Amino acid sequence: MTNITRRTALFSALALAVAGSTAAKAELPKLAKKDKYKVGFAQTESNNPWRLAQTASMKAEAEKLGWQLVYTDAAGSAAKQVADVNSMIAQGVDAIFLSPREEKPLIPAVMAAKKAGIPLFLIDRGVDATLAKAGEDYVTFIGSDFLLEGKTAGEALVKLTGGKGTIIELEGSTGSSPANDRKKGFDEVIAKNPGMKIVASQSGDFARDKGRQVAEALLQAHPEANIVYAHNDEMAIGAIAAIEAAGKVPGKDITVVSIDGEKDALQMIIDGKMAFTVECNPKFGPAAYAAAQKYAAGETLPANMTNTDRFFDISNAAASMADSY
Ligand code: GYE
Repeated sequence: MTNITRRTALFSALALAVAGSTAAKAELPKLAKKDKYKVGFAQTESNNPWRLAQTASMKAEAEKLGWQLVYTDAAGSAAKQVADVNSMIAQGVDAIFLSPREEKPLIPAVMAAKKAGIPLFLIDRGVDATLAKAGEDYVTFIGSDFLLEGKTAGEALVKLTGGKGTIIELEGSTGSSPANDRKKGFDEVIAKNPGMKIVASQSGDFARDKGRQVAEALLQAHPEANIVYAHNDEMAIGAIAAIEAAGKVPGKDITVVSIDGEKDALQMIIDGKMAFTVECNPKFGPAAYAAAQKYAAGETLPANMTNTDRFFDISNAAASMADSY
């Protein structure tokens, strides 16, 4: 090797090393301080009151602040949601708020925003923590603690039944963070109670009619079941219809419990058909945009910005109707 070739080889090795380390450590995009922003909100679907309340909150708060909002609805398709985020990037938004339908398929959207230099905030649902990290790939996650919600539902159910019962579980959308964690938190509590058993657990995709259909089949297959735990109110309400269609009385023959706190569920509690629902608040607008403003001001946000949720049963369902959705 001549001196020159040796030097060239050294330079290219050095260049590679530098490129490699910048790629690994590429920084979280910053948000410039501005009075008004143009932001994107990528909604996952609009098939239930929870989603509609979330969208209304994001729109109302943007309007209040005088921000421009680019809104998309993925209609239940993770692939469309990735395309929606890419179109927001192409439209040059300042920041993106994403409610990822599923934990893994939305990783490319998170990474595309980072690559384009646009800070992205996860709201309501999370992504796979081994594939994307808060503070590195996206700014923060704002939402409920789904593990705690499942655990709270399990513990309240144990208290209500004295630790006895045969359970049908209706899971949320497969691969979504609330479905994964509401199952984990609940199942862990039930596993510690020898008098309780989960005889079936199947996805109803967080949807009322799918929940009704799945509950109908599972109630037929497990006539001994006397509890339905649904990962959201919509599926619980579907299950109540299935229980009634099977000639049984919800609230008497079969105890129904769930998560969310939508108006129809509070009414079911008042009517004695549902025992309780663990709150999961959909009104993200104020918290989401406040987080963006703090981030622009140079604050380091925590990895998780967790909502504090309530618990609804017969003691407070009627009083909680007014601010429900
Ligand atoms: O419980 C459900 C909605 O992601 C936390 O998704 C949210 C859940 C909520 O469709 O009703």
